[in-house]
Amino acid sequence: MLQKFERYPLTFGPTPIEKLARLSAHLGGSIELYAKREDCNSGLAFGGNKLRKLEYIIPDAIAAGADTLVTIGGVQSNHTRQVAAVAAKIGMKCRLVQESWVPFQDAVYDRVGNILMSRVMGAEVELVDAGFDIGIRESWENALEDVKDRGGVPYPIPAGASVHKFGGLGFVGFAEELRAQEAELGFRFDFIVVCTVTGSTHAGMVVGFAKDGRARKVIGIDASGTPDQTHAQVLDIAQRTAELVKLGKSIVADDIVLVRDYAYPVYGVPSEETNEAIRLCARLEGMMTDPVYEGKSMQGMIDLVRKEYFPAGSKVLYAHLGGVPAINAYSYIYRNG
Ligand code: 5PA
Repeated sequence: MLQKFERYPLTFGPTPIEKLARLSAHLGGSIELYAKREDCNSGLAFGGNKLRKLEYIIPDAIAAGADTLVTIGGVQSNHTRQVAAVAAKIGMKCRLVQESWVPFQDAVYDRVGNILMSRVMGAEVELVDAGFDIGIRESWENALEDVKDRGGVPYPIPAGASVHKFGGLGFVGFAEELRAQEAELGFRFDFIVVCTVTGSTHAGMVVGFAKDGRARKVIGIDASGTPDQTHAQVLDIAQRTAELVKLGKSIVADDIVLVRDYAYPVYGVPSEETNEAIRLCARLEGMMTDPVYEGKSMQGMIDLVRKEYFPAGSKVLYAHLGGVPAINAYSYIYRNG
């Protein structure tokens, strides 16, 4: 589906799939849980889901003659850290707008984890006092203008690299990669669990798995806390990506399965149940998840198993999208483990 698109390699190659045997057994053993480790996908500053997307965006930035990647996220954005790493790797400058998306103030919230690494990698970091919104932001547009005013050639990458014309392609590639891995494993996954916020990870998967009839087997766990907007954005990206790759099938609203029950209390703040899921997975599997994204999708997957949402015997694949560096910014919560 992706042959005609240029790809700039930023990842190690196909990501490993690992069985979560102890977590599966702990939850009763009737569902087999696996993880596909997108969190281990690259040597670029701890990797994560944005690198698959950026592999299809960077050729366009180079072709445009840009010298500065400009993007946006929250203070502990994983996306901005990955863009900073890519800019360093390809020899471009990086301008990051980091908004106050999360009403959470650990003493070192704006000094550790993702933002620390972005600064060390040489990105110009601008802190902006504005709340959470996955849409196009004035602060980002101002940053683009500012780079131009200083004589630079900015390349705009929207939040989460999502509403970019090529933003959905990377996770179409995830589906194609998984099909090849399934052929080797000798079985197919019945469900894929993914954390959804700005939408192109989920949207790309929906398009990729629509090819073999599994679009609705992609279970998005909303972590945005604004699920109507996120659902609409996933649908829009999926429809545009389907056209781009010439899927030959249309994507409709019901193809986007978005579970809304686990984003509480708000984006970026973990509930006690999210923290319990983070601890459970860490203690049974040694697999770390973060309080903003993957902890919420882990909580969702565990809860859905307990509620018997997945028929007995199902093989469920958890897409681990990265994000662990942000846990450092929540040190007070985990001070005793
Ligand atoms: C993010 C996003 P989408 O934004 O593609 O829906 O992916 C959600 C997601 N897991 C899931 C992790 C670890 C993520 O980092 N992060 C954003 C960021 O700024 O880091 C785009 C919000």
